[in-house]
Amino acid sequence: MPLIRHSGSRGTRRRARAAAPLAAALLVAGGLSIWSLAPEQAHAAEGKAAPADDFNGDGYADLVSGAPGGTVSGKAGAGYLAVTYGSADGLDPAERTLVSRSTGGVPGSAVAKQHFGQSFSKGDLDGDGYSDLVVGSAAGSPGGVVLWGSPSGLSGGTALAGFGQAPQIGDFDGDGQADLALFGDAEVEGDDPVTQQANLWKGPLTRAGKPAQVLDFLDKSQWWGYGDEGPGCDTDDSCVDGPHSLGGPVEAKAVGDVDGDRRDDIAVWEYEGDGVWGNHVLLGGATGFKNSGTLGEIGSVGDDGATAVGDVDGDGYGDVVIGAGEATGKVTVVHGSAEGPSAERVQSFDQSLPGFYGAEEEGDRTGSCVAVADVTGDGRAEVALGISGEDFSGLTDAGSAALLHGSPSGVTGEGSQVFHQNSPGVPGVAEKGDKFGAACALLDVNGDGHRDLAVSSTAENASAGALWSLRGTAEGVTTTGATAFGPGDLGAPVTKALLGSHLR
Ligand SMILES: [Ca+2]
Ligand SMILES: [Ca+2]
Ligand SMILES: [Ca+2]
Ligand SMILES: [Ca+2]
Repeated sequence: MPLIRHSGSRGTRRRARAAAPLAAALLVAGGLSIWSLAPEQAHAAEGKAAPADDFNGDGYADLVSGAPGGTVSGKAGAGYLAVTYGSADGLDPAERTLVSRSTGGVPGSAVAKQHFGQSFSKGDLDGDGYSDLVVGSAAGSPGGVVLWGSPSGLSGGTALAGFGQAPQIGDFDGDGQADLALFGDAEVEGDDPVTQQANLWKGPLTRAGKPAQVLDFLDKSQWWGYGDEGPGCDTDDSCVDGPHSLGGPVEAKAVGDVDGDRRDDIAVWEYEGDGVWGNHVLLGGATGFKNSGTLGEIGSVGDDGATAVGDVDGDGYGDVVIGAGEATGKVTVVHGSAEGPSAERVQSFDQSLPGFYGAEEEGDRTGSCVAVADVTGDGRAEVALGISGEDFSGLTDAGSAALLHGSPSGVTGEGSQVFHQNSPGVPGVAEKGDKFGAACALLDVNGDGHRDLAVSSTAENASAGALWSLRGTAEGVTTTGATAFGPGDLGAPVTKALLGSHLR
């Protein structure tokens, strides 16, 4: 589903930074953040899930699965999402909430090809102790929607007019309250980056959709304009990247703390002009985001891999893990540091990594999905990778998924595991073109302290899509007790639903 529409050309851009006397303020702000979890701790939860993963406050993580191809109210591709609630026995397709634009309380109405649910992000936006979900749609949609957590799960809906492009939740200013980063539609005009509307809403958010404050999206030092003669963005209209925009377009991918300042950061895929895209990190701060340089050597056209952030080496800095795109064929790990993503510590690997299962072949798509979180409990994150183009038993693109461990030196192949639909204990039968491993997530759905692997195949059953849940253990993931379900099991629209296009 294309994020970007292309339109006509435009003149060359001249870059001029606004004066930015904010360095002193930034220095003072560093290290003042407070890590408050008090609202979540108010619940006597049974399980041990991360609060942001838990919509109904029972301590079991809840899995959100997008079905952006789903037909709703007769509109093909209107899209829906399914929330399945965790329990001591894991996920049960009977315990679910289905949400679309036709659901009571959700603003808007079903529109063909709107692809509601193609992106989403979670966190407690109103500070009531129940995690909430912000949902995005395709370009040209009326915008995003916030669904609210409660003891009975997600319900209601609040419109975010104009901001439907992969909205993200995180504590970007570090005050302990979740904030909302919002992105509007963007276009590429010729070779030049253009403004993309972006808003940084400071939490808490009211149920009417009013933030506590609207912050500048980018730190003022990062603003720039087309004119290079004028006094700058704050005093004339030459500014392109003002308080509520950024140089775009960008596609927000994942949230985590890359520079260890306890302010969340956003990994983005960003258009840099002249037909070149690159991976960057928007580093959170008290006065808006600062944009990192291009990550690693993966800033090239078409190399737009699945991305997640987590602390693979356990040094306190989140590491950015980017799955193979068209250009590299390799997974890239850009390690975090106090300065942000490190230019020195970049790991690049494929299935030839010692200990990693299988052989690297062209078209494997190692890292077709990426999820990064600590499964085993040793303080270093595991990395789940889809290998959706993996062939085995003569089945082209049947697909598989892998779990690799973190180590002090980065991702290791030692002790890695690989699963597919023909693995003992995994429900289903592998077929040509299933592309198992389209999306993945690591969430503790059975509340035992070990995150469990959720993985999807969107091509399963004529693109209805399906989900698998494999339990996490102190050693990794086990196929014992593995479960699977599709849209029909959820009582949801089946035809070309693409269930599992996005998992969180
Ligand atoms: Ca729950
Ligand atoms: Ca909430
Ligand atoms: Ca940070
Ligand atoms: Ca678990």
